[in-house]
Amino acid sequence: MPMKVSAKARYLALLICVQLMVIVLMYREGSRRRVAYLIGILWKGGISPTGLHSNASRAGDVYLNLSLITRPLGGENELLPCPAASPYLGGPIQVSFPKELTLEEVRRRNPYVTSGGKYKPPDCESSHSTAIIIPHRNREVHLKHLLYYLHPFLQRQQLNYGIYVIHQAGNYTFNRAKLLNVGFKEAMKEADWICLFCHDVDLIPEDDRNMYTCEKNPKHSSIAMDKFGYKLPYRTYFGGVSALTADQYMKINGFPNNYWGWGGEDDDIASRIYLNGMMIVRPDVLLGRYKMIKHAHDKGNEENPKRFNLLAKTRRSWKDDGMNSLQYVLLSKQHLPLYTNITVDIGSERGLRRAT
Ligand code: BGN
Repeated sequence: MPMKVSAKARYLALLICVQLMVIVLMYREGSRRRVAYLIGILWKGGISPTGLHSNASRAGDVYLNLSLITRPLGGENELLPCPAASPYLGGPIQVSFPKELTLEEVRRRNPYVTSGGKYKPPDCESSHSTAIIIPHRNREVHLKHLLYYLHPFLQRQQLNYGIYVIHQAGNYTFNRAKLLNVGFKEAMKEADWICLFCHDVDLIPEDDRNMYTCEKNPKHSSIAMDKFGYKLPYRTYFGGVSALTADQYMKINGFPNNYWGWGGEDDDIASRIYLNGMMIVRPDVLLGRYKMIKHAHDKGNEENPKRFNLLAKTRRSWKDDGMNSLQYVLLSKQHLPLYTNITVDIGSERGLRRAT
């Protein structure tokens, strides 16, 4: 009988060894998602030791836990620094786009957001401050959904933050990069933001551990978008959502002003980063997940046929085209309840048509 038990035990040990070896091999081959899933099973459904699971069934309501964030009795003066890792993070977020959502509802659910879409944690002193810059034209429905998710997402991360929507006036071809330059300039007039997040209006982050803070190098956050099968479309891709400190932004002379229409401007920005001796850093692929709000191709944002020629010249042009050559006419700046709305005339390829 004791022989039988030890044979069983040896067989079990062998089985575990084989399983562990398979896991190690898979991990080395980079199949981290499958490995995390396997480890999750071995852990009997508990939190996996990597702390990462992109399992949609675990995805939670982005507003869950938000009611736990309250102002402590005794006032703002005695606030302690926020902890290194926010206790309000919940991981994967469930994302859907209900038609009936209104901005009023978003406002109601975010009582700590102040005029202009600004926020500071009421319960601790955050060492982070991030401005979110959103280039925009005629995408009100997308903006409503983005605000619905972004506000609680950023509050869960315990950041000081502000949301700036940069609206291109008129019907001339859209210019995403120039609008981002305007956003940078206008946001920095209001506060010494440590970190600038350049954010497409149609991308919703799906995991709140994808921190909206800056790194020692420019960061590309939207590395796993549903439309690209949750992986990078190519190695130097820098579109969608990306983050730079104010210093990094100025070091590359900001973004190009002369990409009118769709495509190429993000590749130009990536080139500027490499040309200035920096590199692009990324979050874990399990965290940098985004859902894109489906939409038809925009009128006024047709493919830019000049982008190939422009990209070929970035090495020479970046020093003269960027923040040091930025020209625009500020038409209005409104501090709305959920965001700062900046409407701007950025002119056309032939320059600014109107003066102040
Ligand atoms: C690329 C575009 C990017 C765009 C991604 C993803 C160009 C330049 C070609 C030399 N780049 O092809 O701007 O973000 O696709 O859609 O078109």
